[in-house]
Amino acid sequence: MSHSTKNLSDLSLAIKNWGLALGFSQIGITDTNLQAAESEHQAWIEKGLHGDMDYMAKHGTKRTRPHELVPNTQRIISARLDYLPPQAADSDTILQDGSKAFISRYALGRDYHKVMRNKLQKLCEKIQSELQHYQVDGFEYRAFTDSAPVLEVALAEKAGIGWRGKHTLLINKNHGSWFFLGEIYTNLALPIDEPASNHCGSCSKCMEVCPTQAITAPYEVDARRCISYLTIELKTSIPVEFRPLIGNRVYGCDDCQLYCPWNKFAEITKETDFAVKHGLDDVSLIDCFNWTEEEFKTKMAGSAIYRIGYTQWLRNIAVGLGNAETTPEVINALKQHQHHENETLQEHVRWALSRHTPA
Ligand code: B12
Repeated sequence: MSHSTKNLSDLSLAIKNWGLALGFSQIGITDTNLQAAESEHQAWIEKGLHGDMDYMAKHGTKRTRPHELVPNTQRIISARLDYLPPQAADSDTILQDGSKAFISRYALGRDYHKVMRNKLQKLCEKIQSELQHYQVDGFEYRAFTDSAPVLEVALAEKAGIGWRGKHTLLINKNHGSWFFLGEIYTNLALPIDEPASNHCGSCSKCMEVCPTQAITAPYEVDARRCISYLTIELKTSIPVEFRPLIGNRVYGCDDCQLYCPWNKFAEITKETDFAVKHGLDDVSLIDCFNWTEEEFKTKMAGSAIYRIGYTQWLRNIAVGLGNAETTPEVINALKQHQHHENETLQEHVRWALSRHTPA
């Protein structure tokens, strides 16, 4: 059925307010036209920059044509949720202390997939329950956060949440880039927002500071070089050339955001679920390496880190220990896992030990 423009425009304002009341940092609305992004996305896949992330290549045009993923989709409600946790140890201090494990800021608390999905679902239910007051009916929706072939950054950019930085992440002029994105695909023809304009200018700090030079051109990340990919997505052996460059980053990497000038405007999240758990902002590599599988599973339950599994966690820490200062404690810790049944882990431990053995 057709709805009046006034009703839809009142409803869109209400949706934004309900979103904020649910704890979202911002809500924007856009249409489904991703034509401009489609060829760029395709080119990225064709160059093989997605590495082993087969899921990035396998959905054809579903990612760039929202109605192919969810028929009848007319609009996308894009949601921003800030995640910088309160009272976290200073990132620079941890990165410079080779005995510590650096974990990306986004993974210090509860898994964002759960938090986002929960809030998006609540927003959908709220919309559904209030529709009658706007003389609108027939609300169809699907909510996503990094869980389906959705071009989240391009959609959020169109919805006015921010502009795409040279590191390819979205930046908001007043709030920086430390946020997650999530979406609601809907059949309602809500009024759309204006995209934000780009303010990177001549700055290319993110490209300069990337430890592995993974930002191969402005707006292009070669995932195969990105520490986030190497420590989280890559299930096999980390190429030896990157291991020394990884330093003590054991889960993801924040450098392109840490040194982005716009992040001086970032605010601490109000989401209590993102508060640091188990002191993960300031843990020693050796302590993490000594966790048993049971400890890993208990401590990491509900965290995004749980999804990489115990052996990949150890693999990453082995690299960190290989880059640490040579001490008897580091060598002893490494030796504990040198005969681990997992061949990939064994090989990383051997590499790490070789870094502490004079030639
Ligand atoms: C695959 C993926 C990765 C891969 C590849 C990253 C990448 N840049 O593509 C890896 C594992 C490396 C990764 C790492 C990270 N990720 Co990630 N990732 C994704 C995922 C699932 C898909 C992204 C995608 O489509 N990539 C494909 C490429 C082609 O897309 P793109 O780089 O955006 O490409 C566009 C530009 O190149 C542009 N373009 C090309 N040429 C030009 C030229 C000009 C002039 C312009 C303006 C644009 C332009 O067109 C392309 C198409 O739109 C999204 C969630 C989702 N479903 O969207 C999260 C997502 C992008 N990741 C996110 C995060 C937080 C991270 C990390 C910060 C995590 C960490 N701390 O370790 C790092 C950051 C690394 C980085 N600089 O990208 C957030 C980003 C939030 C934000 N503020 O933007 C997202 C949105 C997840 C979420 N739901 O919140 N990620």
